[in-house]
Order: sequence, then C-alpha cells, then structure tokens
Amino acid sequence: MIGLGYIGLPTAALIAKNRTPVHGVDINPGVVDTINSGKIHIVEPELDQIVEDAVKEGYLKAATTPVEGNVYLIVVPTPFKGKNEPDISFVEAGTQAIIPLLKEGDLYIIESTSPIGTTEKMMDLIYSSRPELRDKVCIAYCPERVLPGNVMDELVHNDRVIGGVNEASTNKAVEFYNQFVKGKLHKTNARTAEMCKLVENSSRDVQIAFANELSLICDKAGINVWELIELANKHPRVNILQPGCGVGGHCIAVDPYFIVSDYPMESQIIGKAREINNYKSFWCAEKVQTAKLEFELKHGRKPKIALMGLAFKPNIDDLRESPAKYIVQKVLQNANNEEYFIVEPNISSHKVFKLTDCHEAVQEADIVVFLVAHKEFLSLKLSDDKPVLDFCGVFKKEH
Ligand code: SAJ
Repeated sequence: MIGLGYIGLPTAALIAKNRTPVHGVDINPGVVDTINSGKIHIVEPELDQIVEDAVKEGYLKAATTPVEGNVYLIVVPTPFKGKNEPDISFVEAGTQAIIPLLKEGDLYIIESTSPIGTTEKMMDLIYSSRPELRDKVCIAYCPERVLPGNVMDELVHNDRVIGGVNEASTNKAVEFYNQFVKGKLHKTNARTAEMCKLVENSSRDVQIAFANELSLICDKAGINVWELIELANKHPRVNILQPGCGVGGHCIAVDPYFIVSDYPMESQIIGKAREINNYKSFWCAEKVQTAKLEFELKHGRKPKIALMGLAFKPNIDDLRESPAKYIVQKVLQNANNEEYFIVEPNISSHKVFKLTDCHEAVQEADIVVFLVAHKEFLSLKLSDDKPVLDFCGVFKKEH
C-alpha cells in the first residue's frame, strides 16, 4: 500500500483485517511510527481499533520504503501545481519505487484520483524499465468514492468501478477486491474508470452550482430560494441540491479541474460550474460587508457579528479548503472596529480564530451569519428583529 492517508490507511487496515499481510508505505516517518505503535494519525470512526488489532497481530506494518509483494496499490495524493494543473508526481514516485520489486504475475493498481490516461502512462513507465514484464503483470485503475466519516463502512459496501489496461488485468483486480468488498464490482477499461471518478464529483459540482446560481437569482428576485427548491423538488423527477457558501473539500472542488485542464474546449459547463461555486463565497463575503454598513447607517454604531461555522461541510471538524473559513478571513480583513463572534461547534479551539459558543454568539450579536448548516444551529432561537444572513439553509427563510 503506497500511501497511508485518508484512503490508504483505512484500505490497508481493512485488507489486513482479512488476514492478508499488508506492508504500508508513507513518506512521513511520523505517520509510519504512529501506525507501527498501533495508533492512527487521522480522524475516522472505527479505524483506530482495526489498525491496533492488525498491527498487534502482525498483519499490518508501516515503513518509508516498499518491500516485495504480490499486489501493489498506489493511494497517494494528486494535488495541483500552478493554475489548476493536476500533479501526478506522487503517483509516479510511488510507481518508480516499486518497479524494481515487480515480478511476473503481480498486480499493480492506482486508486488515486488521476487525469485520464495516467494508468497507461504508468504502464509505459513500468515496461520501459522492465520490458521483460510486458503483458506479464496486471495493471488497473480503481477509484474510491467513500465519504469521510463513514469510510470503514463505505469501503466495504460501496460498489466499485475497476478498469484494467486489458481484460486479464481487470479480472485480476476484481479477484483482489472481491476479498474485502461486498459492493458490486463493475468491470471497464482504465480510461473509463479514471473518467468515472472525475465525472461523479464533477456532476455533483455542476448540480451544486445550479443551486448556488438559483440563490443569487432569488436574492435579486425577492424569492426565498429554500422554499423554491423545496417546492421544485416535489416534482417526482427533480432533485435540486442545496445552495451553500461555496464548495469546499479537496474532492468536489478539485476533481472537475482534472477534466477542464485536459479538455478545456469541451468542458464548458464543468468549468463554469467551478467559477460559479468559487464566486458564491466571494458573493457571501460581500453580503456580510453590505449588512454591516446598513446596520451602522441605521443604528449609528458598529454591529457585533456572529459568523456561524468554519468547517467545509456540515457536522464535521475538517476546515481544509473550507469556503466558510475563506469568508471569515475575508470579513475579518475588512474589519473596522466591529466585534466578531466566530463559532465552530466541531472544534474546541483554533490557532487563529478565538471561538465562541453558538448560544452566546447569537445572543450577543446584532447580525447573525450562517455559513455552515451544523446540526447545533438548527435548534437556535433568534429574536425576529435580528438580521440573519442564512447562506446554507439553517433557517430556510430570510429575516
Ligand atoms: N455542498 C453544497 N450543497 C450540497 C451538497 C454539498 O454546497 O447540496 C458542498 C458541501 O458543503 C461541501 C462540498 O459541497 O463544501 C462537498 O461536499 P460533499 O457532500 O460532496 O462531500 P465530500 O466532498 O466530502 O465527498 C464527495 C463525495 N462525492 C459525491 O458525493 C459524488 C464522496 O462520495 C467522494 O468519495 C468524495 O467527494 C471524494 O473523496 O471524492
């Protein structure tokens, strides 16, 4: 298992739990030591017990370098370099590290979200170093689609799409995943499997952009967008998603660029959806600015403002790539002697923001801004005369 992050470690733990010895590799020695001590470095329900048991029973071992095996899984990050260009250097480095170890009959699988053609590129890399292995090893792509916070369940029960560079590779990969996946295993080729992952997340990004665009239109039209969407979704075949303060996380907000950067002329909607979702966060920050100025004009004093939520989506503690955090930073950059109450119920403290309890914040603030629909916010009671900016449907009505 090359890569022991949010996907690599849970996958390694699951395979080891099925009594298949797993040698996990990570470039971070701290991660390696943590795992070898039976502990984990990520937050994921149930994972800690499975790792502890697997390490104790000797089925899971971590190191910074690979050893010879029979199945090699590449599960490393594929970030961006420059202007939204996918960076597959970690996939290449992981592949280079195992090429000397490959032998006839082995199986090589990439799980990392990758631009179309990456699996074939890695096949060429393997064969250029080891020409004697041509058509003697199996090479496939199998994306993951697990939801953070439910990974251990979804790794087992989600269907998987498995795409080999040839039929033998597809079949060998299906045989491997059959050991621990209970969901259906759908066969295809490597390029289709690569595109499938990108399309799953891009389709969601486009659907969210439609909802966000509606929220901008309704704001101008004097229509309650939450009521509108609820009514439209009464149609048996309509399912409009929820507007938010932007699209966060390192999946939905990122994967569409893998398509746009390779097919810029053809991916018009996909590219525009990214622009709309990014613009929504800027739009929300502007709305807070306007509300501040309106309050000061009306009351002759600076407002106290509650900023509700920092995480990238409801009911999690992950602030990475969070539009809410971006908006809070932007609002604070324009601060001018107002008092701010920043609320994030899923973390106890933050190295930059002083956090306030949600009840105290809505009590003390003159203006309440809902950025993330955390469950703790749904039961809050606000006096009717208090201006509320509800960007995420906590109250489902505008005050
Ligand atoms: N969001 C909205 N409105 C909505 C739904 C989501 O604004 O109606 C926002 C969220 O607030 C968040 C962002 O979109 O900022 C992404 O949220 P998400 O619910 O899509 O969750 P992720 O990014 O954690 O997980 C997605 C999932 N992909 C799909 O649902 C197609 C998950 O299955 C993938 O495995 C994951 O991306 C991934 O790792 O690719």
